[in-house]
Amino acid sequence: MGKLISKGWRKRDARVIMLGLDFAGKSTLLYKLKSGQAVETCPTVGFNVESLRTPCGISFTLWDVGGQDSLRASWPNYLEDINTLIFVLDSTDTARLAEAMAALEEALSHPGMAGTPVLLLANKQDVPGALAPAQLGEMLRLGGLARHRWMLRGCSAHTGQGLQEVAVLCLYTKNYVYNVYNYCPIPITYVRQ
Ligand SMILES: Nc1nc2c(ncn2[C@@H]2O[C@H](COP(=O)(O)OP(=O)(O)OP(=O)(O)O)[C@@H](O)[C@H]2O)c(=O)[nH]1
Ligand SMILES: [Mg+2]
Repeated sequence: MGKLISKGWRKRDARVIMLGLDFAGKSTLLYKLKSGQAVETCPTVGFNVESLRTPCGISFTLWDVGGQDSLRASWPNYLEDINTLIFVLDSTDTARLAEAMAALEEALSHPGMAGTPVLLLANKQDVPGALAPAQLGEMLRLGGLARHRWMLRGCSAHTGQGLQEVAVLCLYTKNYVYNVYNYCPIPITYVRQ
């Protein structure tokens, strides 16, 4: 196994699922990572998916799943055989924070999530008055997250602030073999495959 790792062999691209309430900014994030542009989005019905690759050759497939209330029942369908869960929070929407936490808990309770690392993105940090990641972190320490490796990062899908750190997920996946020596430290630019 060590030999395979050192040769950079991997089973397949990492499969990364992005969940979060509607309006959290998931699709904006996806397209910012893909194109570098802040594009106009409409509410996602179903999912969007893009293959992304870091310049140092680490590929992953990023699935952006619609977060409207009526669509959340379909989330478990996406949670089989995944390497990382990204959960996007709208840091400006304090009124729906409890709802977001409950949705996260529900996702974490899925059997396919056992051992899966979680990357929490506190999005919309460009908006004045947005909750800082540290404030959100205090509220997150309890519950199902305690059973997972997780990290929390602030970001803005509009400005791109903090998105380079999403590169960390390449080192933060379950059942994914890659050449650690090829890892490019941030900053990193994503390119479309
Ligand atoms: N100011 C600011 N606005 C953002 C940011 N990210 C997303 N938005 C805005 O938030 C709104 C919702 O963004 P979407 O990306 O469509 O949200 P979503 O999470 O994909 O929503 P669903 O598809 O319904 O689940 C849009 O008006 C975006 O322009 C951000 O970082 N800063
Ligand atoms: Mg969307």
